[in-house]
Parts: sequence; structure tokens; C-alpha cells
Amino acid sequence: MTTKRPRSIRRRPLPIVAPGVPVYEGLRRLGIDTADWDYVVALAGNPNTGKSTVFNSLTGLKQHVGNWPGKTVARAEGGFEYGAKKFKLVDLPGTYSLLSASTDEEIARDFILFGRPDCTIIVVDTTVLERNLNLTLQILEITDRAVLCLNLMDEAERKGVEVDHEHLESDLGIPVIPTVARTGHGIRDLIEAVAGVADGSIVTRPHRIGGYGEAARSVDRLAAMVEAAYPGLPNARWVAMRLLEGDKRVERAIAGGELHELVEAYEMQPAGAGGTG
Ligand SMILES: Nc1nc2c(ncn2[C@@H]2O[C@H](COP(=O)(O)OP(=O)(O)OP(=O)(O)O)[C@@H](O)[C@H]2O)c(=O)[nH]1
Ligand SMILES: [Mg+2]
Repeated sequence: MTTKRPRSIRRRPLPIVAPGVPVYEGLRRLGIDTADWDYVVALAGNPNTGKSTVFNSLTGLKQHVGNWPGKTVARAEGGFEYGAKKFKLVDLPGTYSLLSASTDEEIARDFILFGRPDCTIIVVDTTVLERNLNLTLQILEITDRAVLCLNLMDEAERKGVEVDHEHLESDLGIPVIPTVARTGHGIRDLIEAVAGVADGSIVTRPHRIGGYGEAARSVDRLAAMVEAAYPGLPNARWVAMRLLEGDKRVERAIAGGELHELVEAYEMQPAGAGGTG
């Protein structure tokens, strides 16, 4: 006797684009096609946290992925479509901080600072979460629009590291999504969170350290001066904090007018405003 499953509960076969590449409903991978994008999304994080793995699973491209840090040395761009919107995704080199001066790190830093992405995905290695939160908090100083991707959850579980991601989400004020990028676990939730932050349907309230009393007032005063000297500068407060810390590179950029060049170089127009990316 053959038992035929009723139609309603028959499993739909999983559509496969390429062996091992999972399909997420609503996601269309656009490869190198980044024309007419609606939103720009940056992938940032410490080296070796899985940024390029996430990039590949969203765009269908094959950015080099390997087991040593520093593989991505220039920014790579790819596209995907979700919810009838087109996203340009930028894979950045790994960086430990936004303050250091190596070329790779500058590429990442300048893009987050001046490219003004509609959403920045901060990819962290959950097994060493604390170390990764340093960069996370620095990024949240300069952008409201971010999603934390708690990657390498499989390794974390193996090592007995547990993370209360909901608690972390309310502490940080941005969506926190656990993932295993290598297998695709959690990527669907990540896409939804990114799309929500980019289109404004998810409102983030990033945790800012900010400072108190006289220190905070000094930052405000200096930021106002920076803004007056560089009208339209996206991150005057961040620049002011660096100046107060005596950051030589930022001092040079201000004195030499390089700050303007950086802003112009990264200025991007959304689709419909004449930009093609
Ligand atoms: N176990 C496990 N391995 C992962 C996961 N995500 C990525 N990897 C592996 O981690 C290594 C680094 O991944 P990449 O995507 O190259 O990391 P990256 O952040 O782009 O690295 P850089 O460009 O050097 O900063 C690769 O061997 C990936 O296969 C995950 O969730 N779990
Ligand atoms: Mg990479």
C-alpha cells in the first residue's frame, strides 16, 4: 500500500541556486549588479568574524573567505533585492577600532564615517563578544542605523558561551541577531532586521557613552565649531571627540582640508536622485 501525503502538508522542495546555497523567501541575489539601489548597507566588524561569508550569502558573490584575518583588503560591493527594494552591500576590511591608522582600517572607518550607509551590519565573533563590543560601541557613536550580527553562534555554543541576545538588544538599542553565517542560520532574520532599519520601520536607539558634565559640554561646543567650519559634515560630534583626544590624523585632516575630500569622496546619492552607485 502506498501512503500518499495530503497535498497541504507535502513539503515544498527547497529551490537550490547552487549546491549548499540556501534560499530565503523574498531574497534575490543580484551579484555584482548594484545599479539603482535604494539603500546602502555596510558590513563592518573585527577581522575574521564572517563578514565576507555574510556578504556572499546575501549577494551570491564569492568574496574570498579563509581562516586568517585580513583577507578583505579593499571594499567589495554587491547587490541583493528584498521586499521590492534594492540594496547595495559593501564588504569592508576587518578593523579592531575606528581610531587606528592602517590602510585597511582606514578604508572601513572612512566608509562608515562618511559613506553614511542606511544600515551598518556589525558582525561579531560571539566567542569573544566582549572584545568585539569595543568596535561596536565606537560604530554606534557615529551611526544610528546598525544591526548587530552575533555570528559564530555554533562555535560559541561549542565553547559553552551563552548570550542573552534580547537583553543585549535592549542594552545596545539596536537589533541583535544570532547567526551561523557558514550554514545560513539566522540570515533570514538578519535580512529582515537590515531592511527594517534601512527603511526606518525599525527605530533604533543606540547606546551612547556620551560623557557627562563639562566633558560633554566641551564636545558639544567643539562639535558646533567643527560643523560651522564644515557645513554638512555628517559626524561633527565624532570629529570633535577625536580632536579632544588629540587624534593626529583627524587634526591633519581638518587642517589640510582633507575632511572635505573624504566627505565628497564617500557622498552617495540614493536611487531616483540621479545616483547609480
Ligand atoms: N564555525 C563558523 N565559521 C564561520 C562562521 N561564519 C564564518 N565562518 C568562517 O570564519 C572564517 C572567516 O570568515 P570570513 O567571512 O572570511 O571573515 P571576514 O570577517 O570577512 O574576515 P576579514 O575579511 O579578514 O576581516 C572562514 O573560515 C568562514 O568559513 C560561522 O558562523 N561559524
Ligand atoms: Mg572579509
